[in-house]
Amino acid sequence: MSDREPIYVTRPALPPLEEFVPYLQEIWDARILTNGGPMHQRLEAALCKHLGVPHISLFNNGTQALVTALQAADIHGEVITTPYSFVATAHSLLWNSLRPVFVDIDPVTLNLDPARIEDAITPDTAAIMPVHCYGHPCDVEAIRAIADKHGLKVIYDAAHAFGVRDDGGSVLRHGDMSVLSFHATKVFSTFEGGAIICRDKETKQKIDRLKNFGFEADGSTVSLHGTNGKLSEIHAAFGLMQLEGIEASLARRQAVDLRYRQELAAVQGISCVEGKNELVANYAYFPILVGPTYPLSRDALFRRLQEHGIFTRRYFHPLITEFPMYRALPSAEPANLPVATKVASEVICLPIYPELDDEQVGRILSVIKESAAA
Ligand code: T4K
Repeated sequence: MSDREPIYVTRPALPPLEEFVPYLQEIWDARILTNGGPMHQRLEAALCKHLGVPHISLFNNGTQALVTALQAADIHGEVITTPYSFVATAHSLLWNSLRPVFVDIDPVTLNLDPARIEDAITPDTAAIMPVHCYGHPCDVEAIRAIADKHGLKVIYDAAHAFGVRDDGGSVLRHGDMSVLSFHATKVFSTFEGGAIICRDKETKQKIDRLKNFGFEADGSTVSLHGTNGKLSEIHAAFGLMQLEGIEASLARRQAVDLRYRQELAAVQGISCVEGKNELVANYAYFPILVGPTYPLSRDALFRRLQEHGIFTRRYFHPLITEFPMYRALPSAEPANLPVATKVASEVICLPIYPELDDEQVGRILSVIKESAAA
């Protein structure tokens, strides 16, 4: 085991503590701690502007936002989704008593493969829940065409896609709704947090009621079976502070991404995953695939990196379909998901975060290159 400082797959970007004190002072002065207070309102406005979206509703985490988006869209029956994601994607369906139907992924983008969606549609299909995996946009036009043809709703799990843009603007504008995560491990974080982006004011009002127990604006009538999905003032304040440093964070992520790509290009058996639909990327993750021509297996490389104090993650292994609550579904059969099954056995996400310095990137690359030469 290395005696040098450990390197993790990600680290939150934290400005000096003193910079948070004025925000805390404002909260202390106002004595409003939650329930849509001033910080919450400021963060909603700031994020609409920053992301270029019309409506946003903040949540206490991305999972609760996914659950609420499905509820707000009034979806019942089956939902087509990807097995290659964090388990929260499918769990949000079960929380709404919806039946997940898993469809394989595209071998390049690692997102839901539109060419396979129509075969999975039945009379019970109500919606599609694609994931912009690693922040790489899905084939949104193909998904829109299928959804329109079959009268399906589309809820994007955009947990990784903060700030990502395609040639028409924010990728979050696609579908009926998009859901973000602001977890500590994300590009933009509020410690825990999340958000729903929607298209119109009426939907936002419904979402805002659903995240506040179903209360009407009058504060006493309960008209919906809602939950407590509210983001506190302290979390919202942290988000406002983080937003100030977001461009610098992204610039550093981009530099790390570029160096990995340049130096790994010549390493046989290692391929870097690339998005193909983004104009502006967010460099949220750096997934590589460890193929059969690399001397070590994926798991052996994962362990080798660990021995050098480098703690990567195998996002997304195991597939969601391998977990006990999903594995008996017919669509969870590995034979139905050959691409996802292969990718899950080869993927490693390398460390990428703003404070990762050049020496640390060099250490990571050395382990991969030296193992390749062994
Ligand atoms: N949909 C998708 C596609 C998602 O990826 C996620 C979440 C969701 C929905 C649900 O959103 P949330 O409800 O979480 O808002 C992490 C996160 O817990 C999870 O948010 C995330 N996806 C998933 C991809 O990754 P773990 O189990 O890998 O996290 P953990 O605690 O092992 O952290 C990874 C590394 O990050 C650690 O080795 C060290 C570092 N770290 C972590 C934390 C929490 C820090 O340096 N500081 C920290 O505070 O799941």
